[in-house]
Amino acid sequence: MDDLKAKYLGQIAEAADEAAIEAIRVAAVGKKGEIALMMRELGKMTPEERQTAGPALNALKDEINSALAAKKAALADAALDERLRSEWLDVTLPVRPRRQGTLHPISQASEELTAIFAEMGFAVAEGPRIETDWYNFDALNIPGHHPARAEMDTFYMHRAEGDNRPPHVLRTHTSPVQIRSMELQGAPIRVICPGGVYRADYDQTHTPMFHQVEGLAIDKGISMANLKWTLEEFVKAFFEVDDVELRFRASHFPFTEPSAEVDIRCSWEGGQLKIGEGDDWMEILGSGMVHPKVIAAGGIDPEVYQGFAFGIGIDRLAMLKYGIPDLRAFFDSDLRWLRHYGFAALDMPNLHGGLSR
Ligand code: 2NL
Repeated sequence: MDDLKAKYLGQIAEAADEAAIEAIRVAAVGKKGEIALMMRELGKMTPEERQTAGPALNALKDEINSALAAKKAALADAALDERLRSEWLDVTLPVRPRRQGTLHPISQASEELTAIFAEMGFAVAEGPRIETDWYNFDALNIPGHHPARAEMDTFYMHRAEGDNRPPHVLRTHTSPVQIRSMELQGAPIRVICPGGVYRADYDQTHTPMFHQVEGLAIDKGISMANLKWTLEEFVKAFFEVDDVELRFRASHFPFTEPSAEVDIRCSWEGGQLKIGEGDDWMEILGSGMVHPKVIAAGGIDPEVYQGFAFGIGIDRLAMLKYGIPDLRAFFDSDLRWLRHYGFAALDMPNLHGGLSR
């Protein structure tokens, strides 16, 4: 019986996992295990032999059972220790700095100017970038022979042979959105139409895709005085100056009559632009009274209603406001470029009290 005890306690000590423990339990103290077999032998013994062998077998059985239980607990402890070691996390480590995305300066300028015009009662309208030549040209009184319509300036969509739809172009301005707004809403109407436009032009100061905001106000008795006030309010709010002088220069656009290009008073001292003071003038937009033919093209009676309209390049507005000297910065996907030019919105405070980098 001492051999038996040594054998099983030795096996238990060696057992590496729960399966091994279970195998030992079945072999030693299971229903058909070695101790059960020996219990069956008790019947063949004399009463005296039985009196010592019986309790001894029971004691051995108890001892093996508690050794099994102790080993099982020890294995479970070891497994937990191992898990704690391998899954340990230092929750006191500082977070890794993360670079955050920010609004593109053109988007930011768009949002700012939209908010300014919204305060003056202008709704925002958007429309397709692929337009028919009617919405992009004819409705705007731009005749077929007009230079803006020449293939060199306008991107025409490819047309398969036998396609009888009207020619489609990438819109060259957002005016078609205003024609669509007039058709949908009628008069009176006040809308601005910001968005991307396309012209086949690429050099230091032109990119084939750029951004424009056009504005349109149509009502009874609208005059150039309304246009001038609206633009003055816009320029003051956008450039954050108390006062600004605008200069209207006679010009020509097919869709307005009369037409005016608008300059703002400014100074360039030591390469620093100041708006609203100085002896220089800087052109910022084109405008005029909407041509009666264009009002009619929008489905509104030009005998009853008149209106003003204007068009501004958003890319250049953003460059002027944020001091970005080169158009190419807008098309460089690495925002550190823009930060280099001090575009402040890129240095936004983050939740951890620092600046995004
Ligand atoms: C420019 C010129 C301008 C307009 C755009 C317009 C739109 C309609 C009717 C009449 Cl639906 N006019 N838009 C008017 C004058 C000038 O833009 O040089 N922009 C940078």
